Amino acid sequence: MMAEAQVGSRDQLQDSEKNSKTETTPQYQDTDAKMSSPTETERCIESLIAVFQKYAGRDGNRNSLSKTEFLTFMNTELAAFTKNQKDPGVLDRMMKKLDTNCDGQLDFQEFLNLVGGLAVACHDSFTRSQK
Ligand SMILES: [Ca+2]
Repeated sequence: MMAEAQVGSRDQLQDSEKNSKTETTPQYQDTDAKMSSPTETERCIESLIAVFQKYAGRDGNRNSLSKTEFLTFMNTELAAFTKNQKDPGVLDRMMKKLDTNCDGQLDFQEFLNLVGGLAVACHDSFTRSQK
């Protein structure tokens, strides 16, 4: 949630520059110059937020993925992973496991657990293949 707030406030920061203290204006300009070209990490965070919002916004609550939205996300964005699963119940079980507060929806934190888990799995297989 913090990352979302920081990333989202980038444009607001520039808009509210006139309101900031005059003696710190040069520092604000430096900061803005850096912020106008986000780092790769910042771009990754923005991408995660954008992709979450894209699928979460399809029906109902815009801040969470329903089961249908989750399946659409998995079959679209992670089709290579999904197609490789021989067990047809794997996505159902993933949804249940990720939905830690059991409300039938994946909020952004729960979505990040999915992305984080997949990233760890990819990293593990990558480091194994380097040995
Ligand atoms: Ca949930």
